[in-house]
Amino acid sequence: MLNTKEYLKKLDADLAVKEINDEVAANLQGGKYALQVYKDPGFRNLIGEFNVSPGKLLPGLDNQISSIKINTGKWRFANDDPRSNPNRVITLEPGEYPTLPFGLDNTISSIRRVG
Ligand SMILES: [Ca+2]
Repeated sequence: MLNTKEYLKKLDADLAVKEINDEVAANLQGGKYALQVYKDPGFRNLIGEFNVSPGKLLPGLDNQISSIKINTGKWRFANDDPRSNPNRVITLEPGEYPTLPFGLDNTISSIRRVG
């Protein structure tokens, strides 16, 4: 019989394994990541796929995104350029966005999963 501390440790380990298994299963089911971003409108030229927040985008992604597919979760997209005032931020629900609204086309510089 495990004591409480050992039990919690085992529970933690089991949860970590479950998370990894869920992720692998999700990726195997049609290779669908939670978020897919494209360089061009209409889902052309896939340039990034994410299940967790990428945060600040690297060159190659920064100021490139023109269409988005959200398969799971809620994601926040921001133009972090300090010269742009006010900074543009939008939170999107699952769905397909073949073009980007609110002046975000080619201006997204960071992405965070918020739900
Ligand atoms: Ca673009």
